[in-house]
Amino acid sequence: MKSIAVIGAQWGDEGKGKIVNYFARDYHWVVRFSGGANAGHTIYVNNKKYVNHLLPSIDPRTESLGFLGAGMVIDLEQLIREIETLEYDFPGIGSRFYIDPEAFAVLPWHKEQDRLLESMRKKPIGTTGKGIGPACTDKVSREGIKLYLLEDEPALKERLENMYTLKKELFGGRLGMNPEEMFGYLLSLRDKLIEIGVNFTSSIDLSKSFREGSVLFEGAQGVMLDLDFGTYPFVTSSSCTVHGVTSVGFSASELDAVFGVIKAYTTRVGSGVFPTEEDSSIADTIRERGVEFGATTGRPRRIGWLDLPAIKYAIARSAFTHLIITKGDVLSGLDEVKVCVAYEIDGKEKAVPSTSHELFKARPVYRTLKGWSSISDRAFAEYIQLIESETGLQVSHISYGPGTDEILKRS
Ligand code: 2SA
Ligand code: MG
Repeated sequence: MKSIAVIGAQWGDEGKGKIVNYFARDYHWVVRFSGGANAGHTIYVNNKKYVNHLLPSIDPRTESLGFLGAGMVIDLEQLIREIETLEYDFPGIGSRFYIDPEAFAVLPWHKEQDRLLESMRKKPIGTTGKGIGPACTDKVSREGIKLYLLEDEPALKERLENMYTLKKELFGGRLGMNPEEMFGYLLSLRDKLIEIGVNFTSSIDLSKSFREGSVLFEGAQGVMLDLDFGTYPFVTSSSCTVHGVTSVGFSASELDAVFGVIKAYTTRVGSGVFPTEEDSSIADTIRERGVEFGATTGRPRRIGWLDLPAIKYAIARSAFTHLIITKGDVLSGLDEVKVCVAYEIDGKEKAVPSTSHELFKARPVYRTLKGWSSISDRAFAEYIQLIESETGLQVSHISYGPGTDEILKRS
């Protein structure tokens, strides 16, 4: 398949990094098209663990290239840190990354603003503190700093001053650096990126290479955290569905497959509705066994049962063609597992919520299934069958451990 996308079908942390890593060796381009350093994609190369927040999860041992698309908000300091970590083991890898100059920068002001806003909110969102919301807000309100400004110093200077004038009105002196300092800070990061060999190239100029080669689109977070269709306002500020590929000049209908990644249970980090959340000791067992702690912030993730209505909603919002299931092994040894097969909303049963708002009113209707002692048991096969018959999609791959090769392709 020449072009595919790997998208989270729940609230993020479905194991996308591992799945992308599995596919990546066969793709010329690995493309991030949304989000920023709030993502945490864990990959293993030669048994060593790397956590990518901004970098596309290319396989460093191949010739493949990474692209950071215009839909991203990019913290340049973090980007340099990640490239330097990889450079240590794979010298010269920096020149295999391309960034669209139309993407926006996340500035230290945004990170400060993120923390301040969270502390002022009556009901905090539980953001990652990476400045994503404020950077996207500035983008939408037309104050943002596009990366092409790094090559136009007078324009950059002016834009920073304009931005700061507004920010100072709103936040006083609480955001740290003044515009002069921010200007110097950005130029030194730009010079460092150039030194590392990173390329600033627009998706227009790469269109031919994308289409003649092969492209793997790497989603960030999950559909239920999508700005438009997730459980608003407890969402991130960018597109988490496949449709975000438009920011790279692709249409979802051009793709040969869209893989929705689901975990065998559900997790969520941060605040917001979570219909199948468990607070019993089973949740603690699953959290420990599944190492369910945020890859970016280390926060313990909330745990719940598989939620089929939410997955069906994600399928409708993100046009998946296949599902991939991860971490079925984490549930091994439980006597019983529960699966939410419908929601009760205002006294009526519903198989798929029509709006994200309905999740806030939903009471899960569970079916209890026999547990499995290993994923080769019949009971696990029945679990998969239930998912396939309820969603109408094939589960094309089963991941059964953190290693890139611990994945079973089903025919
Ligand atoms: P933000 O920082 O503005 O994007 O936060 C808004 C909400 O989106 C959630 N969010 C995430 N949820 C799961 N995984 C994410 N990535 C990291 C990881 C998170 C971490 O891989 O574990 O380490 O904590 C991610 N990024 C954003 C966030 O929790 C808010 O609910
Ligand atoms: Mg994650």
